[in-house]
Amino acid sequence: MADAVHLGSGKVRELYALDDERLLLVASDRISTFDVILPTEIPDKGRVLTGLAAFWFVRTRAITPNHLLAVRPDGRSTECRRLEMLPVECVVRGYLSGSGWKDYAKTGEVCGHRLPKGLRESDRLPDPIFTPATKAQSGHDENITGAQAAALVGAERVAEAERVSIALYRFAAAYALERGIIIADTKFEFGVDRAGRLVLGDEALTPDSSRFWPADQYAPGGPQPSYDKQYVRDYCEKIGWGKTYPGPELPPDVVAGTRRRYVEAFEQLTGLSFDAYLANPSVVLK
Ligand code: Q0Z
Repeated sequence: MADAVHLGSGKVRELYALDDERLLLVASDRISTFDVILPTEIPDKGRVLTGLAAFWFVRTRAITPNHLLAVRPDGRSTECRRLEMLPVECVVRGYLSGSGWKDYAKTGEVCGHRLPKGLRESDRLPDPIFTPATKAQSGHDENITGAQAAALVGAERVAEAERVSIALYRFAAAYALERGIIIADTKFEFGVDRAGRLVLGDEALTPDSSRFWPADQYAPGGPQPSYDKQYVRDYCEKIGWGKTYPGPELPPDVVAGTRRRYVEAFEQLTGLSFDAYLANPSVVLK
């Protein structure tokens, strides 16, 4: 096999070309908070995210085809089909949080969706809403309207991506809630294959591409604790870090607590032991 050619770096992932049709996505153990990558890694975080995404890809195949070809024995690398990615991030929100809450508080709307009056921060929405976004110059995602999304990829393609995104979110949110995790919102990235079919790509339904909240602590009316990153955020607040580069080193107890939360999310959602995944990552594909 020819050597993989490095195509690009995300904040916490690397992307390589294996050949004309296949890519390799490698999830590192890096962690970001308040948009800054911290100097301390969380051991196995990349394996948790890779295993979880693969678990969901297998279980959502009846809803939509996806790019997954294989998970490598290292547990952090995914071989995937090379797609023509759409320049639109397909965000679905089931709860009012983040920029959705900010927009609602200002205007009563989120990305053109008129919402009921009187909703509080973190309230569940009557129905999940599709709130597309684009990567702005700043590197931050910028919410756009359905009309703007249609201008970017075509009205039919947006309608298809919206329908599939909502179906994926409903399926995964219901599944996760039964296992004690609220998926407040999530971001899907789709591509188009050579046959022109819409295909789910990237990493889906992980704590890095979604807001996971512990269901047993859910209390709308304010922000919710993060299932995975709360120890990191609490530590950053405690030491008074200004939330600009560079980020602080994390002490061992914060690293261990955070790793435990990632592993716990994996085990709660998959019903598999994380040790079994480490021994043989293909357990998530069955
Ligand atoms: C994903 C990204 C990463 C940097 C391109 N199946 C696919 N086909 C074509 N392109 C992509 C995929 Cl997943 C693709 N990204 C996001 C991932 C590092 C950027 F690991 N960019």
